[in-house]
Amino acid sequence: MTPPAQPRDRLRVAIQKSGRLGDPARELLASCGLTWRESRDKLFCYGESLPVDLLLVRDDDIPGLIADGVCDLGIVGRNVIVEHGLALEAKGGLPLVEWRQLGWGSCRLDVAIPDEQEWTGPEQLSGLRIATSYPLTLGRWLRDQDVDAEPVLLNGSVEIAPRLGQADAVCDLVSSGGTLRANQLKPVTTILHSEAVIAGPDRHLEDGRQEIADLLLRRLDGAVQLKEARLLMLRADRRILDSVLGLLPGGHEPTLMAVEGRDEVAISMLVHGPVSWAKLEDLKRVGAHNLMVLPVEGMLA
Ligand code: PRT
Ligand code: ZN
Repeated sequence: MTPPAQPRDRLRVAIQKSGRLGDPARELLASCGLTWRESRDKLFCYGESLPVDLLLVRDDDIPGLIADGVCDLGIVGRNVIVEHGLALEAKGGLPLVEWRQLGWGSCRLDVAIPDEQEWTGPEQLSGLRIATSYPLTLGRWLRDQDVDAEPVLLNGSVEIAPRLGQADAVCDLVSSGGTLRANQLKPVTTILHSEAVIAGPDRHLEDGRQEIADLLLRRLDGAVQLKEARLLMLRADRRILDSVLGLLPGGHEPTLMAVEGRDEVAISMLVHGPVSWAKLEDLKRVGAHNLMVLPVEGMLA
């Protein structure tokens, strides 16, 4: 008889060990107040400030680790999650879902053809070989377009495949477009817009791990808002209060406090995004004073 699985009461998050998403993922988690002790082989980080451990892996392994329950959540590109989801679906498994979109690591999965060719539309790809590391995502798109083309799986250097005669077109991730240009290819259509996401199973976690995940996600939402947040502070005589309030930038409701011994009000207000000099000058012009814009270091709604 197999012994019952040990309850796991620490959250395990998979992130990329190196590569484009590794550092920003760590920075994001650090901005949520997480601190770690790293294992000697640098593959595991034991969470000290919260029961949240990190597993440092290749990005392609992240969906499988979550699907197998080895990790609870992962920070990975949507492109990886979608491709893995299609593989799982084909086997009757449940695809992972995006618990959060992170707004960085953005790129597109584009079809590109040699520079010298005209682009007339997807039907032009009929009968062609298209080199890609995302054969299932490409295959789904081709089916949606009702185009019969052959995805050719390559796990690296996709962009040189046409020159080597391995393919007629490519389907690859693009951010600046420089790699395609350097290989005399031009993007002709986008089949997926990607960014870094927090991926997880489409269900609640067990053994108290959902509570830890909720706490982490709350902090994360706060951290994302914090990046943009500013506190605007000023003072105004009561007689000009209406004009000052009318000029305040959009954001949260301002807090008004009476100033002891004066016919004045101190106003503070959380603003999303920078407050321009022009806005401060407008407020000053109608009589506001002691204007200050401060960065926000922590926030809980
Ligand atoms: O070692 P490991 O397997 O973990 O890393 P990896 O080499 O597979 O992935 P990595 O670090 O290159 O990318 C991780 C994730 O970053 C991807 O899955 C995407 O979600 C995201 N991302 C964002 C990109 C790019 N932008 C990107 N430009 N991933 C790859 N590229 C490559 C692209 O494949 C092409 O070779 O960069 C080249 C194109 O870039 P431009 O700027 O010339 O258009
Ligand atoms: Zn990879």
